[in-house]
Amino acid sequence: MRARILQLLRQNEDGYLSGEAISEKLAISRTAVWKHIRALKEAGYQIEAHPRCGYSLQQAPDKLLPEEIYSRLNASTLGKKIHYFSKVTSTNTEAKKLAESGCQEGTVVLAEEQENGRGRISRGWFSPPGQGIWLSVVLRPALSPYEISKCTLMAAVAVYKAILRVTGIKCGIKWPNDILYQGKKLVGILTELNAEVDAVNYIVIGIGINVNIAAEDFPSEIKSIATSLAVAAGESVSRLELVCAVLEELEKSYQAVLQQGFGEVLTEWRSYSATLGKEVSVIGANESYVGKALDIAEDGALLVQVADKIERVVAGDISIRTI
Ligand code: BTX
Repeated sequence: MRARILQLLRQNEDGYLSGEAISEKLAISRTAVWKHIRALKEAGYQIEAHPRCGYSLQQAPDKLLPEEIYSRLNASTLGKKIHYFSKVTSTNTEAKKLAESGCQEGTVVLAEEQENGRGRISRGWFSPPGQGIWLSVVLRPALSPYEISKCTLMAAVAVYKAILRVTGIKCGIKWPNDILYQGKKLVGILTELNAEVDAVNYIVIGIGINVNIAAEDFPSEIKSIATSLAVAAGESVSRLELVCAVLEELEKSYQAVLQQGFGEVLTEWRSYSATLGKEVSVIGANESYVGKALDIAEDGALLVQVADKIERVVAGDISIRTI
C-alpha cells in the first residue's frame, strides 16, 4: 500500500494530492492514509502536509526501501517479497533462515549494512552502510546439485548486464565469482546450496556490489584490490536503479536457464570474461601451477592449458590470479 501511495505522490510531484483523493483511489480510509504517510515519514521520506491541499513528496531517502523497489521493479518472481534490514549480520545467513522456513522462490534479503558479510571459504566482505548493494536471493531450481556452480556464472552475467545498463560501464568477469573494473574487485558473488544427493532444496545467491564507496574509505587491506562504481564513473550511482536492474536481469537469465539450460549464459559469460585468454596462476590446496585460461567447459569448470595438458579447474577449490 505504501508503494502505491508513493506512486500517487510521485505522479503529482509538482503539486499536492489530498488525503481524500488518495483514500478514494486506493479504497482505504482517510485514517489509513494518514497512518501510512506517518510511517513513510518515519522511514525518512520528506512529505509536506498542507491542511487544505494535502500531501506533497519533497524527497525520498537514499535507502533501498522495499516500497521504492516494488514501485519500480519489472519482474514477476524475483523481489516480489523483500526482507529489508538497516543492519544485519549477513544477508546470506538471513536468506538461508527464510529458505529453511519455506519462503517463496525469489524472496530477497537486502541490507544497508552487514556486520559480518561473508565471502567464500570463511573470508569476509566489507559492507559499509548505505554505500553498496548487499543482497541475497532464494531460488529453488529444479536442477541437479552438480549444475549449481553455474548459477554463480549466471548471476555474474546478470550483474554485468545490470551495471552496463545503469551506468554504461563495461566490467570484466573473473572466473568464477568476481566482477572487476580495471583489474579491481567491484562485485563479489557467493552461492550457497542446500541439497539432497540428487535434488536441490534451495540455493541462496548473495551479491555484494560496491556502489558509492569512496576509494579512501576501503580498509587498508583491500584498498589496492577493491573499487566501486562511483570511483569508476566519477559520480555517485543510483543504488535503487541498480538493484532493480540486477533483479530484472537475474530473473531473465534464470528463466532462460530453466527453459533452455545454461548454453546462453555460458556464451555471454565468455564474451564478458576478464579471465579467458590470460595467463593465470591456480593455487589449490595440494598443488599450484601457471597456465593459460582457454575456456569454460559446459559444466562451468575453467580449462587451463599447462604445457601440453589441459587442466580442469573446478569452482570452490582454488584461488586464481590473473598474471
Ligand atoms: P571472495 O572470497 O571471492 O572474496 C572475499 C575477499 O575479497 C576478501 O578476502 C577480501 O580480500 C576482498 N574483499 C572484501 N570485501 C570487499 C569489497 N567490499 N570489495 C572488494 N573486495 C573485497 C566474494 O568472496 C563473495 C562476496 C559476497 C558478498 C555478498 S554481500 C551479500 C551476501 N551476504 C554475504 O554475507 N555475502 C554475500
